Amino acid sequence: MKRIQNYIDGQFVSGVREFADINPADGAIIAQVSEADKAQVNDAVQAARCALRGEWARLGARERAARLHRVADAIEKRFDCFVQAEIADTGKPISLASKLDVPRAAANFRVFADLVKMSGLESFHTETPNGANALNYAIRKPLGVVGIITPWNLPLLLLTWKAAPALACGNAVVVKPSEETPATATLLAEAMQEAGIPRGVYNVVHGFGAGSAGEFLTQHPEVNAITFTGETKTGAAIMKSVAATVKPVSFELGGKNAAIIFADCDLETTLAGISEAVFLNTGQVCLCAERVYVERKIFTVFVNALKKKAESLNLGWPADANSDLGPLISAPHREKVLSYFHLATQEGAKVVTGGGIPKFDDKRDDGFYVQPTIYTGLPESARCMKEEIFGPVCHVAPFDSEEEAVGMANDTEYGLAASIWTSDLKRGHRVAQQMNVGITWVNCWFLRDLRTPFGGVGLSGIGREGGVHSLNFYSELNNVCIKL
Ligand code: NAD
Ligand code: 6OD
Repeated sequence: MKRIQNYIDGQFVSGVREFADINPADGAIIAQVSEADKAQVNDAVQAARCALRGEWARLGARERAARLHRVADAIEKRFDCFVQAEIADTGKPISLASKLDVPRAAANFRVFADLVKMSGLESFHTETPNGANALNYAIRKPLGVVGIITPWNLPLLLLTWKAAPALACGNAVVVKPSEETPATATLLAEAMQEAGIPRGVYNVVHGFGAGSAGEFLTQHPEVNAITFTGETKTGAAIMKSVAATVKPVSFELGGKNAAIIFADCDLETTLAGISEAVFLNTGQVCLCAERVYVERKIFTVFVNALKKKAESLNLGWPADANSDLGPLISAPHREKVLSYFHLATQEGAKVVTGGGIPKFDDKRDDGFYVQPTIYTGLPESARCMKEEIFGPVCHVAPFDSEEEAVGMANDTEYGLAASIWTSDLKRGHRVAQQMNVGITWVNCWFLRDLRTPFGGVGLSGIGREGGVHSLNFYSELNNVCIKL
């Protein structure tokens, strides 16, 4: 049986206990994972602290950037290993892992390596009333030890999205990947070693949340900041946990994202885009659209076309190049998604397609697949319209005016992402600017430029990462004022 270990101070180490890593496509155990106990989490934090006093601290931004490019090279060299590990852990199709997750991991290192070399900071020539002059300039310093806690939906992409800028800024990190998807975090340690990242700079502790490695990390007094991606209620628990030591947090949390489709949209492009926005990664992307609002004139045509798309998706084996969708991540998550399917019908939804478990007559029946699902007919007040489901499901509702569409889209406590589909770019700008979210796409979805701000409002998060926003979170600014 494959074993996945912690990585502490440059060494792969076993934990005191093990837990099973399950392949969601067929329910088989693929590895045993070492769970780090409190002492090992402390070892990882101490290793990180020690690394901050060593070679890593003496490297300039240029050399750190060079090493991060080497990490990207090492990821690309192991491309197939990363893809295989990611599809086994998540069940996502190989096409998705090869086009999105693994290339993005390498890109995360390259972009933040370049950015940290290029970015400047403000300086001011200050005049005082008595005629004295002063020069103010700010310098960046690392925060120290950054705790990184990540979810299971895009494990490597989201881990590197945080680890890359944290390392670029000169921090040392302790990563706690999701217990559902531990493999690529440990594999990344091999890339770190090959790239010459000094021991203790990148550490991995495996385990769970409360009462396990996740909580041990957030509570640790010598961890200087926590960056977290995951569920909103976990974010709330982490906030409580870090309160005693007043750690800065960056939170990328859940969403209940809306798509607004106007009758003047390019129907074919919009259908392709919405099909991705609803079903990509089996709907397990925080940015996925679970609420789709369609101008009444094209409502019936659109619903029928989306139904056809949903029914044409191939729920395949992850390793099959023709698979469009994989399973959900786990049996409990499938229970949760199915409970919403049940609730939707209780709340008065009409099932357009799906709503159940597909039948394969092979080992996939032991996995955690669900049918791509579309509903109509729910009132805006229904729980299924308010709560994040995180599966391959959307509700489609008609609207008659732009104002009504904006009102419905914004009627949520979340505020992560929105998409607007129209050929009228003036309207695209106008509507986009009214969205209470962190990210609005017009005529596209999940089109990323890593220099742009990324994050959510309301229950969707705290802060922004991306580009200089990441550099600002992962560093402390020291303003120096010199009297001239
Ligand atoms: P989760 O919150 O259950 O778990 C995320 C991580 O937090 C895991 O590593 C888990 O072990 C850890 N954790 C759980 N409880 C903890 C605690 N008390 N203390 C410290 N760590 C703890 O999330 P998930 O189910 O893995 O991921 C799905 C969720 O993530 C969805 O809500 C989705 O919207 C959200 N998400 C958001 C974004 C974004 O960018 N906004 C991106 C991806 C996923
Ligand atoms: O693309 C990104 O940088 C990012 N953080 C994506 C998050 C996706 C959520 O599941």
